[in-house]
Amino acid sequence: MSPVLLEPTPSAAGIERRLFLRQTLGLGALTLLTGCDISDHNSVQKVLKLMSQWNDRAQMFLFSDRRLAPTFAETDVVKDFRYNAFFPAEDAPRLTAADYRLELSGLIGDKRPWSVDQLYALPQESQITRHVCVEGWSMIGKWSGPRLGAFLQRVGADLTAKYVGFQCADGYYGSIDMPTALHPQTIMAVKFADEILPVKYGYPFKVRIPTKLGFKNPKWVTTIYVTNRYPGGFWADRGYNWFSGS
Ligand SMILES: Nc1nc2c(c(=O)[nH]1)N[C@H]1C(S)=C(S)[C@@H](COP(=O)(O)O)O[C@H]1N2
Ligand SMILES: [Mo]
Repeated sequence: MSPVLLEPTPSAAGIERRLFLRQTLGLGALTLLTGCDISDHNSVQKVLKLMSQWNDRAQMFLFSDRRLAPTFAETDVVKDFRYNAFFPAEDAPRLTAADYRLELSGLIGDKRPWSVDQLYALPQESQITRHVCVEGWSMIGKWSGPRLGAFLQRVGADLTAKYVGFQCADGYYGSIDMPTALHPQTIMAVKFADEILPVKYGYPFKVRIPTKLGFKNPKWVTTIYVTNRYPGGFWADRGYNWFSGS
């Protein structure tokens, strides 16, 4: 997948970034050519992993600014939105407001768990953005909910930490860099198309991150934690690029 999801506007800085990226990739390719015996599967895997981590670092350095994802009109919204997860929709976890509590851990001052109603009581943001899945489909949807950044600030998270991680009711897990967590378009989406988020789309909420690929948008989130130790993710640990966004 291309690391550059949203083409930067042509500018001296943009061209410089692209040149730097090309050098980055060139370096990786060089390592691959000179650093190991390609017939040795393990060392190839190691180099590819190193390259991918290097690309994560390069992408974090290059793209973790406050660039906004494109937004669309109400008329562009697809109501019958596509479902995706690593299992069929019938098997989606059925969390209930009565039992649900969002757990907080790691570098967070106030770790008291949150109920669904408490999340609904926070100031809500709406966005009409495009969800892009690596499997080769994309759809425009409308999501609403509190900003993750405002939430993290409110619970006294260490906003200078490197990562925000998520655990989900289906065993899925993921993590993002702090700048992405604090990005104004990163929200805890409790609604889809102005309705309470349906079960299959992640009830009670999905972390909606329009600057990232679909798999970086965890559904049925049960724990949010803040850490300086790289947490990986369900797909990142299976070889997909961790940063996967802009
Ligand atoms: N908990 C959890 N979150 C997940 C997934 C998953 O399998 N489990 N799949 C991801 C992928 S690959 C995509 S494309 C989107 C799909 O979200 P949607 O069903 O709302 O379209 O959810 C993401 N978040
Ligand atoms: Mo996806």
